[in-house]
Amino acid sequence: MQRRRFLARAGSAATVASTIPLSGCLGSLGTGNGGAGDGDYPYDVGMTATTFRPQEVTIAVGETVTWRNTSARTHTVTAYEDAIPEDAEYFATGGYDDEETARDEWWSNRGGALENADEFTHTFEIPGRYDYVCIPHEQGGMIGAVIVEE
Ligand SMILES: [Cu+2]
Repeated sequence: MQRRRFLARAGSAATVASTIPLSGCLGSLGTGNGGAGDGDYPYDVGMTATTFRPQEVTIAVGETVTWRNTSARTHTVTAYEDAIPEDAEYFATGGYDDEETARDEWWSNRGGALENADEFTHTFEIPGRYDYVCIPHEQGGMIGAVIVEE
């Protein structure tokens, strides 16, 4: 289990949906951290009370990652604006265009909240490393990364 920060930068499909039948589109998810991504789940990254599982996934350019809140707690998926490829599109639950807005919205009215069973997807078009965080559990180390390979 790695606890480093990753560059998370997602494409544009910052939508929270409850029915996204994506499955197995991610090339090499499931890095041994346990949890989602090995093809047996209809999502790529699940969530425990305080962690993303797996914490890091690797995909190919153009692929989509589906996060699903598999816990009873409320989380967010919020890209670190300074930890995504330079030309990459920002992503965050709630569809916010930048990290500051995502944080403000969360702390003011829980904007971007992913409740149990909620899903969020993002398609990655630019190779590189994308680090992201769950805002309410940032201090607890709830961070993750998506590695996008050419
Ligand atoms: Cu969280």
